[in-house]
Amino acid sequence: MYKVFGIPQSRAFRVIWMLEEIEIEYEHFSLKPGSQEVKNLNRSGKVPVLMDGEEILSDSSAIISYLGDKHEQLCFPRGSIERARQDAMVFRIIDEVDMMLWGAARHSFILPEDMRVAAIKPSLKWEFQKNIDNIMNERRGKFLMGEEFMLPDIILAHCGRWARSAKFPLENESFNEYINLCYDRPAVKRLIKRLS
Ligand SMILES: N[C@@H](CCC(=O)N[C@@H](CS)C(=O)NCC(=O)O)C(=O)O
Repeated sequence: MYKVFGIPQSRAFRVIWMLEEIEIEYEHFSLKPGSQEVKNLNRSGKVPVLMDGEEILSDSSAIISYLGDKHEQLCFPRGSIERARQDAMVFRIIDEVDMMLWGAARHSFILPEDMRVAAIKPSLKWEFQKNIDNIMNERRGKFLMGEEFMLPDIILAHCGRWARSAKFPLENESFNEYINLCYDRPAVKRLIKRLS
């Protein structure tokens, strides 16, 4: 059985969301980033970590792509044009959305206090808003890749919820509707019930 490591308030949420979507059994271990138990699995101390048998995988996007390919769900076939577009969307969300949130988090409570620069946050929020507007304008249907919910939607919708809790600007109404649409899925409801 798959084992997922990482508190649900972290990017581990993306991995358990993916597993709920594809309806595969898993065990979840709510471990804090930087804990010794996590470091024993992943020297950097970062979560999420996935164990598939004896194999240890890291990075939320890499893990959910692995699961999607292995179980042939929520991913376009490797080597197809659609897959190249899917991958481009994943990398774009990481560059243009996740990085803004992560940068603000680092300068709020992750970096050592004397390394934090609060002045960086308004520009991260401004860029986030601009990038979200562009991504929403370019989406290919009600979800990012078209009318079907696909892997990049897990990452962007998760960033959306993260942005809400980090008090990032969420003035784009279609983005708010999109986040709600993604979180209204049965897989998320199952997941939230399981975590409560
Ligand atoms: N790109 C990685 C980022 C992993 C990451 O930075 N995770 C955070 C929690 S969401 C963490 O473990 N931070 C602890 C640290 O940076 O030391 C992913 O998507 O999994």
